[in-house]
Amino acid sequence: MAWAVAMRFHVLTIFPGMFDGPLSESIIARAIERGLVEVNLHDIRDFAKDRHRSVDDYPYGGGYGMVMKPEPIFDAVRSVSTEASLGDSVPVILLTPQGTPLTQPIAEHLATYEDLVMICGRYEGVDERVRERVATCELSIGDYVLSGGELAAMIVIDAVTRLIPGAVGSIESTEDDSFSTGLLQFPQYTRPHVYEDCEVPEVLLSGNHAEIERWRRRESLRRTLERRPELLGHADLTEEEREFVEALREERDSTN
Ligand code: 9WO
Repeated sequence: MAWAVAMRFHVLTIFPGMFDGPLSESIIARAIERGLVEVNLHDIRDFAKDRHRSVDDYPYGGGYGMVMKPEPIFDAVRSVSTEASLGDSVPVILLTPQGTPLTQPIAEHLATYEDLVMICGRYEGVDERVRERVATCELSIGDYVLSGGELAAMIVIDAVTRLIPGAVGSIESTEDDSFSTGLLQFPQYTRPHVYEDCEVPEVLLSGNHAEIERWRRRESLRRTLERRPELLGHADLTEEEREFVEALREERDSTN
């Protein structure tokens, strides 16, 4: 049986050099070193047809800016598919502000694939036929415009890589993160016990792990209610926790 990496990212971009920094540091670098993930960068310009290696052209209908041509992107995806002998079930993700917003459950779903193809657009857009015929889904990392899809692709690589078993120190450390519980993270403290008059909550020094767990869970709920109340609708809460949130709401509503 041939040994294979857990996951391979295939990234199509005209700026492969942008990925050097993020791929050479910290968790992603270590996952690559350990053979858990592979990031294969493909320069879309290598698939251009003309001697100027053009990957963009004027928009039909006129208007400002340039649009990425379809042929180099179609050919780049085809070359990745044959080179990596990928089946039809491999996601081909286009990173755009028009895509489905990336969430932790989506990152978890993406982590179940062995191969992911990502297309990074540039200029004012990508020819619509890439969306229709090549991309199987479109992902957005947030409601803002970037200069291109590369930084968004790096964020997908980061969010997915840390879910691969062995990439982060231990499974437990990803389970406590913001969003893995559907809630915002509880406050964290380290030494010293007192810093500039500001003390670490006593419960954390108590050694009572059940009390600490309860405190953390409640702080997560408090913070989520204050900052991102819409997340509470999806979170999986016990009856006691629902009552706690209700009490916080009433307290807030009566003091305002
Ligand atoms: C440019 C533009 C100009 C005027 C009005 C709307 C506009 N949209 C865009 C645009 O989407 N440009 C894109 C630049 C073309 C494709 C790659 N680019 C990109 C991807 N910018 N931002 C992203 C992105 C990707 C994922 N999540 C958030 C943003």
